[in-house]
Amino acid sequence: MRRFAGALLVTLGLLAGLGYITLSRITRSWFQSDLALRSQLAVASARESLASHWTSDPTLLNRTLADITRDERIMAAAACTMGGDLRAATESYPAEFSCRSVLERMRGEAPAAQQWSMRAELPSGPVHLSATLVPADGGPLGVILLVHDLSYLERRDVTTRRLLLAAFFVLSLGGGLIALTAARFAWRGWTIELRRALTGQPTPQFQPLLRDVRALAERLAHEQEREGGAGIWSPARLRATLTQHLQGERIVILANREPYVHHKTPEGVRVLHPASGLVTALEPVMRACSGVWVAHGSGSADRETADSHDRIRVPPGEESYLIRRVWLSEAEENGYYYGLSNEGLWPLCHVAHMRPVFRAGDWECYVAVNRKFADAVCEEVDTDDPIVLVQDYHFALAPRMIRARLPRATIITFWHIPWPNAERIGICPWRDELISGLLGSSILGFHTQQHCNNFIDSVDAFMESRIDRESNAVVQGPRRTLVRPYPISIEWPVRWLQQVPDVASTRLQVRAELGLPPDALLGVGVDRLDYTKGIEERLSSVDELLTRYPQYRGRFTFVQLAAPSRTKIDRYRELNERIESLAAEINARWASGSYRPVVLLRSHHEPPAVFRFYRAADLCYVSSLHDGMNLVAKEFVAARDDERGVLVLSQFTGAARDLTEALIVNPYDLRQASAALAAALAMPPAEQGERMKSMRRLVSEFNVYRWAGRMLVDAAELRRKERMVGKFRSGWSS
Ligand code: ADQ
Repeated sequence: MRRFAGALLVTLGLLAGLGYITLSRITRSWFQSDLALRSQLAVASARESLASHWTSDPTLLNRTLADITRDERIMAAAACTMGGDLRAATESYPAEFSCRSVLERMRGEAPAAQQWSMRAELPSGPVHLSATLVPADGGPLGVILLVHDLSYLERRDVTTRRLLLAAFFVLSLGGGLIALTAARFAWRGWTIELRRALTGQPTPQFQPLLRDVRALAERLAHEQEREGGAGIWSPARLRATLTQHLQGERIVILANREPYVHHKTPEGVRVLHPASGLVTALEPVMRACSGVWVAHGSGSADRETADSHDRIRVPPGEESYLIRRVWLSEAEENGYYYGLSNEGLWPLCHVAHMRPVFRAGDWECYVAVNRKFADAVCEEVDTDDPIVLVQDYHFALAPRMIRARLPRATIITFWHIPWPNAERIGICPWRDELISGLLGSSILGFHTQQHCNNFIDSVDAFMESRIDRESNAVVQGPRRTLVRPYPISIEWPVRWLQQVPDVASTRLQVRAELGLPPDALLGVGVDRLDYTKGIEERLSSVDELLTRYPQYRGRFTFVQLAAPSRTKIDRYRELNERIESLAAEINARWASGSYRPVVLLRSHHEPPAVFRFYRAADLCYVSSLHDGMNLVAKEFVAARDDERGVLVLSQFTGAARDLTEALIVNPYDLRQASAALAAALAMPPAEQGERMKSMRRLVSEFNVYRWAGRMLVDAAELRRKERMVGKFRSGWSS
C-alpha cells in the first residue's frame, strides 16, 4: 500500500513539473506577442502626433514619446530615423539600445517586417524591446523603439510556480488519501466499510468477512438453480424429494447417540432428549423420512422399553420411525466412546490445545464396535442397495465395513466436527485406517469447504488414490467418494417453540425466576460442558465487560446453561471444576447485595427450557474455540420471532460463515469480546431488528431439511449414474 502511494506521489510530482514548464513557455510566448501588439497599438495611436512632430520640434516629439510611456509597463521610448540616428528619447531610455544597433538587428532578422522585437537583460532586470516603423505616405518616417519592463513577468512566474507547488501539494495529498482509501476499501471489503460508514458502527472487527458473504450468495444461487427454486425446504418437501428421487425408499441412520433415551427415575420411566447437535439436526429429518435409526442404547430403561429385536417405535405418541438399539459393554463403551472417540479423535480434530490420547486398546475396541454397528445396519436394511447415513467421528470405519457387505449401498457419511489439516491428522497412529474407512462412503460430507479441502489434502498425503479436483472426488479403483460441504442447520420452525410463551412474558418470567428486576440485562450461553466451547473464555469476557464498562455492574447477568458431558473423562471433570471456581471468583469480585453477574446452571435442560432462555435474553454468546457448525447460534436466532436480541459469535465456528450479521469475535481476545458484549447491550432496537431479520431469513431457508435434502438429491444422482453404468456393463458382458 505504501509503495502504491509513493508511486502515485512521484507521478503527480512529474506531472506538476511538466505542467509548470509547459505553462510557463506558453504564457511567455503569449505575453511576447501581447507586448508586440501593444507596441504596435501604441505607435499606431500616436501616429499622427509622431508624424506631425517628426521633423519639427524635438521637444514635442519627446512629449509624444512621454505620452506613450504613460502605459505603466512601457519603461522608455525612442524615435530613430531610418538611417539609425536618434531623433528623440525619453529620459529613462537605456543607452544599451542605440538606434543603429537595433536597426541593424532588425534588418538582419526581419528585413521586410513592420515590427521586430527581442528580449534582453539590463542591469535593472529583463526587458522587452520592440522596434515599430512609423508609416507615412512616402515610406516609413522612422522607427519607434519601446522598452517594456519584464520584471513583473518574473514576479508573476514566481507566483505561478508557488501556485503550482501548492496545487501539487494539495493534489498529492488528495491523491494519496484517495489511493489509501481505495486500497483500504479494496482490501478490507468495500461493502463492510461502506456499511460501517453508513450505519456508523463502531466495531469493524465484529463484521463478517466479505468472502463468506459472497460464498453464501453463490451457494444460494447454485442450489436454487439445481433444485429449480422450489421455495423453502420443509418436512413435506423432504418427503417429496425422497419419493421423487429415491422412490420413497426408507433410510437407515447410524449414529452413536439415540434421539430418545429412556431413563429409570423414582417416578417411573422418563424419556429424555439428549443435548446433542447431531440429534437436534437429524431427528426432524427422520420424522420427515421414516426409516431406522441405529444407535447405542445408553439409557437405564432402554432395554426394558425395546422389543425383542431391540427396536422401539418413536417419537412417543407420534410413532413414525424405529430406533434400533445396540448394546455395549462398559469396556466397549470405555474404549470406543470415551477412549478413542473422545480422548483421541475429538481433541485431534478440534484446535483447542488439548493433546489427543491414543491407546492401542481403545483402537481395538473402536474397530470391534464399528463392526458391531455396521452389522446392525446390515440387519436393518431391506434391499441390497439401501441408503445409509453414517454419522460422525464415532464411525469412521463403518462405511467400508458396510460397503464390504453391501457393495451397492449408497453410503452418505457426515462428519459433524472439523477435519484438521493433514499435518495434524498425521499424528494419529491409525490415520490411514480412518481415512480408508471413510472412503468406503459414496458421499462424504463436512460442514465447510475448508474441512473438505483438509480431508482431500490428507488423502493426498497418506493414501494411494487419484484425486479428481474438478468434481471434488477421491477415486480408488472403480469406486469414487464425493467430498462435499453440507452446512448443517436446525428445523424451521422449531417445534419446541410452541411450548414456550411469547418473548415479552418469557422475559418477565425468567427474570423473576432468577430473582432479577424486570429491566435487568440478560446474556445467555448454552452448551455441553466441553473444553472446545470456550466457556472459560466466555465467563472471563463477562468479567472484562464489568471491568471496562462499569455501567453494566449490577445490571448485567450472564446465565450459563451447561449440560454435563463425558464426565467419565478426567479433563471434562477438571473443566467442570475450573468453570465453577471461575464463576465463583467473578461473582465474588462484582457481587453487591443480591446481585451476582454469573448464574451457572449445570444440568441438562429439556429443549423447551433451553428455548425459554433464548427468548428471555438480550444477547447470546457462543464462544467456541473450534466448532464444526454450532447449532446453539441458529437456535437463538430461531427463538427470536420478536426480531430482537444480539448474537455474539466466535469466528471459529462453522456458523460464523452463515450468520454474518452476528457480532463476530475472536473468543481468545477478551478485550474484543467484552467490547462486542458492550456493543450488543447498547445496540439500538432498529439495528438489532435488521440483523436478526436477516439471520432469521437465512436460517429459515438453510434449514435442516435442506441439509438432508441436498445430500439425498446428490445420493439419488449418484445412484442414477451407477445404475446406468451397471446397465451398460451388463449389456457389454451379455
Ligand atoms: P455439539 O458439539 O453437541 O454438536 P451444538 O451444535 O452446539 O454442539 O449443539 C448442541 C445442542 O445441544 C443444541 O441443540 C443445544 O440446544 C443442546 N444443548 C446444549 N446445552 C444444553 C443444555 N445445557 N441442556 C440441554 N440441551 C443443551 C456437534 C458439533 C457441532 C455441530 C453439531 C451438528 O460439535 O459443531 O453443529 O454436531 O452437526
